[in-house]
Amino acid sequence: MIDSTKTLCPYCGVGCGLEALPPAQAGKATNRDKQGTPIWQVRGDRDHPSSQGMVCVKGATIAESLHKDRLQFPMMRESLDEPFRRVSWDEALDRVANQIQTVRSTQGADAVCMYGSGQLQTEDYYIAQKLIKGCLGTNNFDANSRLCMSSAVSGYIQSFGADGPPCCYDDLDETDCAFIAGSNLAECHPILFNRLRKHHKQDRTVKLVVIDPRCTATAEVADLHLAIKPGTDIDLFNGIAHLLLKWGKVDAAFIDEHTAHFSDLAVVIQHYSPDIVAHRCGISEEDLETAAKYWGDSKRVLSMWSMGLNQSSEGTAKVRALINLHLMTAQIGRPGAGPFSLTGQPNAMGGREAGGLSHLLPGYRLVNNPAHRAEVEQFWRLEPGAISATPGLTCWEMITGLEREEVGVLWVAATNPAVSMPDIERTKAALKRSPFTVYQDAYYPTETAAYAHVLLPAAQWSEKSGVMVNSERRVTLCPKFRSPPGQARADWAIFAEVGRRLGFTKEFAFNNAAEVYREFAQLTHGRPCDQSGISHVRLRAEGPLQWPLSGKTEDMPSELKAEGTRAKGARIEVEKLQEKKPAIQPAAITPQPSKRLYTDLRFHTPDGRARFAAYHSRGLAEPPDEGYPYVLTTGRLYGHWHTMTRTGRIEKIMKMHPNPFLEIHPRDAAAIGVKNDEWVEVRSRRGFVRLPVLVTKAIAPGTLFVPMHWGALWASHAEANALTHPACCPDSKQPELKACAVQVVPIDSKVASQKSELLSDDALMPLLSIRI
Ligand SMILES: Nc1nc2c(c(=O)[nH]1)N[C@H]1C(S)=C(S)[C@@H](COP(=O)(O)OP(=O)(O)OC[C@H]3O[C@@H](n4cnc5c(=O)[nH]c(N)nc54)[C@H](O)[C@@H]3O)O[C@H]1N2
Ligand SMILES: Nc1nc2c(c(=O)[nH]1)N[C@H]1C(S)=C(S)[C@@H](COP(=O)(O)OP(=O)(O)OC[C@H]3O[C@@H](n4cnc5c(=O)[nH]c(N)nc54)[C@H](O)[C@@H]3O)O[C@H]1N2
Ligand code: SF4
Ligand SMILES: [Mo]
Repeated sequence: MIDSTKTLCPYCGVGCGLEALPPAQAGKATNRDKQGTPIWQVRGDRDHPSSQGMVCVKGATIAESLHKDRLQFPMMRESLDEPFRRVSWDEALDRVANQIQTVRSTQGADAVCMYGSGQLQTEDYYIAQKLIKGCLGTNNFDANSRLCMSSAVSGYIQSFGADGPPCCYDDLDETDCAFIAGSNLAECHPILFNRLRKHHKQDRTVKLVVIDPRCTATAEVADLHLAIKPGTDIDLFNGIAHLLLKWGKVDAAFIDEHTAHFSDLAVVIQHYSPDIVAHRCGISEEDLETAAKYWGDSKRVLSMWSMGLNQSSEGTAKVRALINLHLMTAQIGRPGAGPFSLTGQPNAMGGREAGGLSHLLPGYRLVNNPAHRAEVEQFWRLEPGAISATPGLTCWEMITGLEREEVGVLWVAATNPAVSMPDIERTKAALKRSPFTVYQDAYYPTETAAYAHVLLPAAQWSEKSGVMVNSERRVTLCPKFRSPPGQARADWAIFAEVGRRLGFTKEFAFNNAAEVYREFAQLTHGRPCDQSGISHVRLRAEGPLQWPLSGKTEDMPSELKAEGTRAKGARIEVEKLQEKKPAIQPAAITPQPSKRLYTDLRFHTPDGRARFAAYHSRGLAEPPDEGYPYVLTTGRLYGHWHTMTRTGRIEKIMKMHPNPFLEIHPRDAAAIGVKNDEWVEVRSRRGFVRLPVLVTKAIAPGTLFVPMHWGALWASHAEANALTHPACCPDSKQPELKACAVQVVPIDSKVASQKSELLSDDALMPLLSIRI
């Protein structure tokens, strides 16, 4: 029998089930990589309900990255111009705890900031919230979801009264009409794309509409591709709403019984006649009408969106303008229908549930809601008022806080901001000024390590146990099946240990991740994201489970005692844990177990009605002008994952996408005077990149595209974020990473020295040198 482990792919939010097999199996040769290192084999888990055995190239090659260039030991230095020296965990953790203590007493708790990511597991997120928001009393925990899902979160909260995608993946097989807006499903959520595509091919009456300024691999298979000008989504959605109303394709009974504020929308959409909308969006009136007709004539409309809507200075308004269409036509709470935000990262969903943004608290609670704060304080057995009433800093506000010298400790975990934040030169300059930065990552080097005073080695997926939650609210246990390299530790265990060193011994008396999840799950009891019926034991026994799944706060099974890391000096008896019954009041809503939300058409607002939003379009924060005549957009490629910490170390993927490039329309290339593979310098008001051009009709004239993946370690002057700006949505505070104004000039290819393998960048490497 093969001793395999069932787990989840740790890349994208599709959350495909994986099965990992050890390098050596009875009767077979040991599986090794090209360098001869034994590596685990990974294949799709046929039993996983979300993916049914399918995986894409990223999931299939994950094992090849796990052992390469890992950060193995804690490292420290006094200042950024010194080399790192290896230190013990005790020394590193004491330094972190002392620095937090000093900054708290001199500058106050709000000078302490933590920046995490959707690649942390729920247990990591939960312990970080308890430490930062509960024990330290500052809400300065933000995650890279601010750059990713924040607009979807605020859109859902404002329209439905709570966060949480209402749909499930079965809807992809059951819809009559799929609207994919600002999402390159084929490259970024490939297994969902395959599923939808299969349905689309089998039933030719099913319509597929793609709204994207680029003709992506997703748009290529659409029945209708609306290549709108970047930033004109609200015009388009209001234009469709205008036509649906004009044609009487609205569900008046649904609007009347289950929604509020329709009349406000009706006033606004009067201004969006087809001629105006077609002109603003840069599409034909005919295509606009076809889109509205598909929507109006279909019984089951499913919309799916991701960064093309979220990463915008009007991200929340874009999301809500799309949700409006569902509310007008009662396309929600039924199979094959609903507004489905596709999550980017493997556990951005779990992060939202655990309260992992600076305005949130665990269990879909809000910092600015006094009742929510009181519930969490009671549950954590803190003094009333211990949780601050002020929302914390967003990740970009942490950068500007560094500029103003208001940040005393910056603790970054599982994200690489020196590549992924907007306006990267400004970000780097601020990071350079940080008095004390802790960087907790699995790999070394990474670009952000250059700005750290302390490096903490994190155990990653496969080396620690914890849960991740995918876009369809499905919770999967990712068990530990390999040992972490060197002295790397689980993120939650590192946060808990610092908590104990700060004197919060009983708050962090966890023996293992199962206990952490159990406490978190109890705190969701009675909340919209109720997972109090889920535990590690149950996930192990029954496989992945979807929330809401309410349960009584059961006693801890004895088998949990044995598992995982043991809290040093803080071991407490299981009996004592059981005594600490949570003092939590179930909220008014008792969620029903269901694979879809809102099937009863009651929303989480006080009156149970969903809210229409009446927004006019405002357009781009930095529109093109004479000096900077092109709109640059940024995004992803099929094989690479974000800042390439893993995929840059996988040969097959590097062969697939060896170099960064600039996509440009033939008309623009001719105007600039460049041919395919020739080099250009792209300049914005903030910085420049040097890239070879890929001349293609897949992009609209006037729009350019750069992949976001290449940071300073992987190519020189190719960072998309050298060009982007931090202007953000006023509600979600999500920056407009999808559009900025640029100019393009041809350059001699000799000027542009570029390598595809890890660079020994002259400026970066001294900062990264290590003394062991
Ligand atoms: N291969 C791969 N897959 C990934 C990731 C990865 O790094 N690599 N990352 C994961 C993560 S964290 C995320 S957030 C998702 C992102 O998934 P997606 O959002 O699908 O990916 P992006 O390429 O960032 O952007 C999607 C599309 O938005 C379009 N767009 C730009 N501006 C506009 C606009 O104004 N309106 C509209 N309608 N569209 C616009 C772009 O042309 C682009 O094709 O992918 C996840 N999956
Ligand atoms: N221009 C532009 N910029 C963008 C975007 C865009 O579309 N355009 N997209 C934005 C979006 S949506 C996102 S999500 C961000 C992504 O940006 P980042 O979060 O910066 O990207 P990653 O490369 O995924 O970084 C994750 C880091 O976590 C480490 N890691 C992996 N597992 C673990 C673990 O278990 N523990 C710890 N401690 N570390 C771990 C990895 O080694 C890696 O360094 O980029 C944003 N920036
Ligand atoms: S689609 Fe996403 S979750 Fe599935 S294998 Fe690919 S990267 Fe992993
Ligand atoms: Mo993301």
